[in-house]
Amino acid sequence: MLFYSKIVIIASMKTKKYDHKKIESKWQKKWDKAKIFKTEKSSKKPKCYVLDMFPYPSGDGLHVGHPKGYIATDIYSRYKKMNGFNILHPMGWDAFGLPAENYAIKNKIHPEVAVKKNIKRFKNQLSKIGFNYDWSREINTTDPEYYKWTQWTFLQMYKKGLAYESYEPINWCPSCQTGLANEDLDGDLCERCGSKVEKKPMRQWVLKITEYADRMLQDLDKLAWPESIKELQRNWIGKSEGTEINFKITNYELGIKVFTTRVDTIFGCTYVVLAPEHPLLQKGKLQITNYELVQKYIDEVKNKPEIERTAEKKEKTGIKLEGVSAINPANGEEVPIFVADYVLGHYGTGAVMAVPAHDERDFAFAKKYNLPIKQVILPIRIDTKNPHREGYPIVERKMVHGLIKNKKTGEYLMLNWKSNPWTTFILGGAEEGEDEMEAILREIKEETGISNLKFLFKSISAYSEYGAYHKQQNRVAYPTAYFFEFNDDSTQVVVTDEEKAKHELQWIDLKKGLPKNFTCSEWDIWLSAMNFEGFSPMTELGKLFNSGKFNGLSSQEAKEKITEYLKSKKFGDKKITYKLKDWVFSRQRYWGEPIPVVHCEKCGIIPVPEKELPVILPKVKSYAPTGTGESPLADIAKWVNTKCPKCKGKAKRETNTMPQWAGSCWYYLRYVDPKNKKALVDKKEEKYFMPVDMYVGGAEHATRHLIYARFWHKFLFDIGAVSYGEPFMNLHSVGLILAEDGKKMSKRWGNVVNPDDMVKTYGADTLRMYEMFMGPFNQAIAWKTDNMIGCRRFIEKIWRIQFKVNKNATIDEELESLLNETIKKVSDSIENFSFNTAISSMMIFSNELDSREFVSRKTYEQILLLLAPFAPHVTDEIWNNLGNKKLIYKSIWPKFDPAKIIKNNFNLVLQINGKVRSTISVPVGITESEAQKIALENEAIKKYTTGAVIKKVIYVKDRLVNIVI
Ligand code: ANZ
Ligand code: ZN
Repeated sequence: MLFYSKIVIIASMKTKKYDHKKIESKWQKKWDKAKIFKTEKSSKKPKCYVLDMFPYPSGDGLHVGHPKGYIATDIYSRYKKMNGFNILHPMGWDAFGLPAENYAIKNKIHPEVAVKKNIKRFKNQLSKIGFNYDWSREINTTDPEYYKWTQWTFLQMYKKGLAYESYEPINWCPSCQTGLANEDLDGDLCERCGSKVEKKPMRQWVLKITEYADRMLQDLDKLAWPESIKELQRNWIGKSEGTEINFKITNYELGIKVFTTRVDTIFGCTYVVLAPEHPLLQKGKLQITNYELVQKYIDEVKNKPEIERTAEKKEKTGIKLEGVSAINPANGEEVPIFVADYVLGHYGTGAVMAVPAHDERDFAFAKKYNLPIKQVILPIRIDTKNPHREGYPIVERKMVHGLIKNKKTGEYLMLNWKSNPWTTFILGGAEEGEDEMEAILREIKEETGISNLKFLFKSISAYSEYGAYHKQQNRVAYPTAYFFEFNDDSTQVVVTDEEKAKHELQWIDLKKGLPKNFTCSEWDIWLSAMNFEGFSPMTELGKLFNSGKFNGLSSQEAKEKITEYLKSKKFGDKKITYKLKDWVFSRQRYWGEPIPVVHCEKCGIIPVPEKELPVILPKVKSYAPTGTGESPLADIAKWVNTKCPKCKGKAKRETNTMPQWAGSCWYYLRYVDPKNKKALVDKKEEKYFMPVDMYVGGAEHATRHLIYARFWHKFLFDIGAVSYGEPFMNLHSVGLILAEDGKKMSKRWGNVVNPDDMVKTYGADTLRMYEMFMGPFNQAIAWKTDNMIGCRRFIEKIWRIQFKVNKNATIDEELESLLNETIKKVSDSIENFSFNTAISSMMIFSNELDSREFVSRKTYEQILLLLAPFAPHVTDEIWNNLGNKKLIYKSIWPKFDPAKIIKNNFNLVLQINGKVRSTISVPVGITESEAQKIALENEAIKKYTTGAVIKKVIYVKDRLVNIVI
């Protein structure tokens, strides 16, 4: 009795309400004061570098979507910390570039002032959510001490020939008034402002990222990134192995270089196409007799979006160049030359050899302009039901299939064979000297008695292998289908008894499906001919024919052999092409890192000496873009006019600035050693902390920041500045948080939810839990403030349970099992970024605890430890209430004991000679002899074992029994 009354007293004393405001500000202060989030320098301790893609401090502040990734890395890094790692989890600001500059122009504040203000706001918002950032390592890309090293890296690239000036036409955004890189586009639109981008020739700085394309491609295999992101990068890099071939222009010394991945089709090339941008089309290069028309066409298509130009479905346009022709180097044939916009100027060589029989776009074009279509590749079909048998001779046959359509009913005529369960079209071989048309008409007449047919069209031919076992032959056939229309019963005569004995005729409605015993390996090809009402383009690899001495080779072999041949005649060679283009690295805008070179009247381009770095961005009166192709810096004579570092003569500074992606290429390295004045990063610290173990950010960076940063890092690796060739080992993409209305959260739609309000009303811990509980981490999901209540209740439940803690609480086996299982689940789920599953297993466990009258302190503490990374404030409060002096952040993550987890049943797989014959549900942990007994007594297994000799029984614990007979 005494015992119970005591409890009541303690409980009433302690049954405080959960006051998140008090608790959260109290613990944030304590953490700050104790500097618990300060990262230790390099040591023997294992490290874990957890990184968020750092934000642009925009003027709008954070909405609830922004912290989603930050909460995840916070949980992950807190978890790793409790597992004994030295954590590096930093934060900083990507503050150069158009967003900051446009904001500044709009609000008439200098970007520097605006950025400072915005950072303050962001930082304040972040601090309320309780993140464990080590703010002593904060960086800002616009800080001269930072961009000094961005400029330094540029100079190293320049010295290695990787940064160069170019005058190629580039993407120009008329609204942002600056040149852009391909990565800055969304199709043909400016990714920033949505304006249609133009091509504009101008002087620019370019980085030779293509030199790293192959390594970037290969090293993707080393990375534990989501496959989808790797695939996006692969496609962006777009490596294509093929052949470059020179088609001589008749009566000219000049040639047209084409790039093809299908040199095996060269004998089928019936014309050549130049992109409208092709230099040979400039006036006077060729004597084109219809040049005016050509010029008009080029002007018309100049600004058509690329997607429209290359879409397969779009109607093709083009103009034949009169007065010139090209020579196909494979067979010496003369072919016409066209200009057409489905060929792009900046891919490959900007010209193609067109093979209408085997390429869909060429086919559409050839159809439209009535150009010859010549098949040179046979698709390969192998009858897998009747394959070639070893030992039989190979007999080749020309084959014809007759597809006869009844005009009235739409049905097709087929034969049901009596010798075999086959239903086929009318078919037969062409005899010596007989052409295909004669052969099929003869066969049709013999087999069906029909002689009056209207010929419609024929299909392409195929290469086909099957076994003719009754004749002990392996057949190789070259079938073609001839399509006819039947509309005249009167001409059908009775067929011979001999034919009747072989098969029976049947009209089949193909719309109702194929007949049961339908036998035709080439059916898909005939079907495609039917859909195209004639010849259909065949893009598969296959066997060569109509290709001179290369006939009979497979496409693969022919690619090698034809390339070798062309090379020996100096007509071409192997060539690797990339979609990735060199990185257009200069912007005609103010708010960026100045490019650290000067232009000397005598010496040309001279890099600024390293000891003079940083080249500080000067203050200007007007930072709005000039639109002249010059940056606003060009107007500051005092800054622009300088001395040449080499000859001391008159020189001008480079006035272009770097793109907004520059600073983010290496910021993760600076966190490692943010105050270093002598180097970009200290070697020892870099070796210890790099590479980043876990990187979290938006999937939209797959082909932008993540490409640039990998390139930049590989360069730093090559010059010995870093010790490993890849910056980010693991990556997770954050799914967007949409507004309640399902739209993107934006000031424009008035649907923005501010995290500050959520923290105020529900608490940071609830906000953190809710963002992780909404759904799978990498999926987009709509916000719903009402749903925060569920997470709030869960925290309140955890809070309540502290008043059930009692020395005399018992732990039974089941609770112990559930606890161990929960520890395992939560640990695994955090590792896998399945935060929602982690939370639901904690919810299950807390329900179990809540259903009990008393709870042991030890058990309760375990769930608090698991919850701590998710809800760090409330757990520290309870932890402290329970009498723990140490902060929960410095405690050790719970371990689970697999032996204590009672698993119920699993499906035991029963096999005979390795083949699955049955499964049966049995309790986890059954012994080998029990499992054997169950297997041998199983009815499905008995069928095989009765009367057989059992040679061996193999047992794999908790998985399978395999009986070898
Ligand atoms: C002849 C040919 C025959 C082709 C055939 C295909 C099939 P990927 O794989 O993307 O690299 N091509 C080359 N340069 C082009 C350009 N500037 N604009 C549009 N198309 C271009 O594609 C390579 C193929 O794309 C090349 O191989 C070429 O067409 C076309 F049966 O050459 B092919
Ligand atoms: Zn723009």
